Amino acid sequence: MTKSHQKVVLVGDGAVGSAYAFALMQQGLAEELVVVDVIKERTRGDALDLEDAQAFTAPKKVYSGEYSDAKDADLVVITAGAPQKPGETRLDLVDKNLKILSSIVKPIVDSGFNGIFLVAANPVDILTYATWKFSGFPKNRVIGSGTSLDTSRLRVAIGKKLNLDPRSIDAYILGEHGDTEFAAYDEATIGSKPLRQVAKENGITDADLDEIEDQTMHKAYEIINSKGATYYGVATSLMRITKAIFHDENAILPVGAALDGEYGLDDIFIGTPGIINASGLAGVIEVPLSEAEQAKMKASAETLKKVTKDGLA
Ligand code: 6V0
Repeated sequence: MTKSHQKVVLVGDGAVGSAYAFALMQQGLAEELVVVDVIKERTRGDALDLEDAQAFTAPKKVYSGEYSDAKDADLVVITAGAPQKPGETRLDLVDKNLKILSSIVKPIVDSGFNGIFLVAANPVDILTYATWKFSGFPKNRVIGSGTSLDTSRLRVAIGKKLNLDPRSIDAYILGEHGDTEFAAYDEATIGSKPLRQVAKENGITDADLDEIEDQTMHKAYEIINSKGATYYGVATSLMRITKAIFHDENAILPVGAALDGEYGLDDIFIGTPGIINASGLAGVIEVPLSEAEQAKMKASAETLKKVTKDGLA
């Protein structure tokens, strides 16, 4: 059963946050949207601007608010934090954004919030893990955007190459949302056919697939270098996860999920397919990785574990 009145508190009304808010309005998701940011003038203006979409979408209560508004919220989405500057990696943001995150999660939990956290601020796998630690919430109620955007980028790139709808491509980017992520090509399929076979039949070599993986991994840098930030893609990923929660879909989506022995890993949040419903993360789908991919997953996890060990000790 889905609730009749669903409430989102969005923390961080920058490029990603405001694009997410707009996506929620367009999709008619959530009856109440509270926008929180340290820059109050911006949230006030954005709420006024966003409410103008109602007459042509669906009625929604949209306002600039406070952490205390999370008390009866169903979902808190965290997009607050410094973004990458040209030349910076996501992991370079860890110290700055952990400080910001701890100043957000505590007052939200103190408000009595008892819903689901959805985290997108970078480095997202570390900040999702930290949200879980700072909140003391059960792991299923803390979800990261993980490799959601990256998976979308991969599907779009393969779709272009094969002239197919990206939604028909069952391929995932797994691991860290960052420089150690990888395309799990060995298990990827298109219409039940192995992706590598479909690629070969279409004259696409393994080297071409490696190039697509590389371009996918570096697309954020390309966008940041040209327009300063990336936001439409991630905002849509967040909207899709929100929809799966609010419609209790049991959808399998790429997310940043807590692992409990899957891939031989635990005490970590990392990009993997997960089952998303009204309870949050209802399960992790452990992709049966080839040996080479298992090694990549392990290396990616080690990179993240080193940061959580140093940064959250
Ligand atoms: P932005 O446009 O600078 O917006 C960040 C917002 O956070 C600003 O409005 C700040 O005022 C606000 N903020 C800062 N501190 C606080 C605080 N303590 N409380 C409330 N609000 C605060 O950045 P942008 O929107 O481009 O990026 C936001 C975050 O998303 C960054 O960490 C990005 O790296 C990350 N991204 C994550 C992606 C993903 O796939 N997970 C993709 C793109 C960006």
